[in-house]
Amino acid sequence: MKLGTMSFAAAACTVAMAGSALAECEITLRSSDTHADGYPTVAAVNHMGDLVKERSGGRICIEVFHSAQLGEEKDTIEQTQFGVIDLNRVSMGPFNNIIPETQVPSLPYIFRSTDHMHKVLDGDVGADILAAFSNHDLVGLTYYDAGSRSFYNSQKPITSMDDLAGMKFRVMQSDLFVDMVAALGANATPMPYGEVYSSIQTGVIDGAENNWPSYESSGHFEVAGYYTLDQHLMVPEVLVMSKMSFDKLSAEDQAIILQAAKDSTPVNRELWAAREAASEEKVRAAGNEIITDIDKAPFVAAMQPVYDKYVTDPALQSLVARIQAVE
Ligand code: BDP
Repeated sequence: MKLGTMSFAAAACTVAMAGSALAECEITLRSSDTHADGYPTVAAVNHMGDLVKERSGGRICIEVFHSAQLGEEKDTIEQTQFGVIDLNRVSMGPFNNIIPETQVPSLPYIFRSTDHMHKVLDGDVGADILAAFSNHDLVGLTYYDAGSRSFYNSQKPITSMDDLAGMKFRVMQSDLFVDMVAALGANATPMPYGEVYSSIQTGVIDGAENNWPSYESSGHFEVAGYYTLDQHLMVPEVLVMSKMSFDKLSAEDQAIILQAAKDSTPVNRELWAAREAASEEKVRAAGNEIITDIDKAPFVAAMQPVYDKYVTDPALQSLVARIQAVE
């Protein structure tokens, strides 16, 4: 693999149309996303691309490869570290095993509300977690919303923690989530997102856990009819850039990228809220059984061993304390 040749795929530099105010793309950054076109994360990176193009006078373009065209998240993360993929919009989850700081916002019930999460991510804790990516050949650019994740399954309505006993759920590829499911008395199978639908359909697993838009857009709601809103996780999405690709840019272009990424977050949040409502409506209209009346207290209490196991390093302990201190 020739590193760096695929990123910055020098776009065919045909002579700019006479009279055109904008130059042709000199630099094309390839961006990965597991979700389909139109999903709030994909739309946000497209919006960032528009801003970058405009602010660079047409020199820098972003091409979003949606629907996992460049691969599943764990693999695309490695390719981004190697500079084969320039930008990557991923859940924090698949970073947990390589970047310890990402475990903190991935802890169950760490955020009290969407508002609390936004305040944390928009403040210095959010900035410190993004900065941690730089030790891993990546540049953390910004956060996007991902709502809260709850369990869904094909077998039965789960109305209390006891109902989870012995059931098998897919989780993202992170040890933290394996331990989280075990602490609830169920079994976890880490696997790529793209394998979940058929694994539920064929009974390899009983279900998975995700937010409304993913439950809907992935079609998982078609094969897992019971959705229990225990809201155990609020794992933010993150947009990262390959450090290799970033370092090739001039300081001025780096500033354009950083600012455009930040500016895409409010757009994402607005689209997210609308999509959450639309996805819920679609799933309810399909006749799925939604369990909203659930006592979360036992779920929260059951998570203590997960905190005990993962929050041992003083640096992570301090991040947890700082998050809890945000009003
Ligand atoms: C979705 C995230 C996506 C993850 C997926 C998963 O947006 O990045 O790949 O969950 O569960 O909510 O793997």
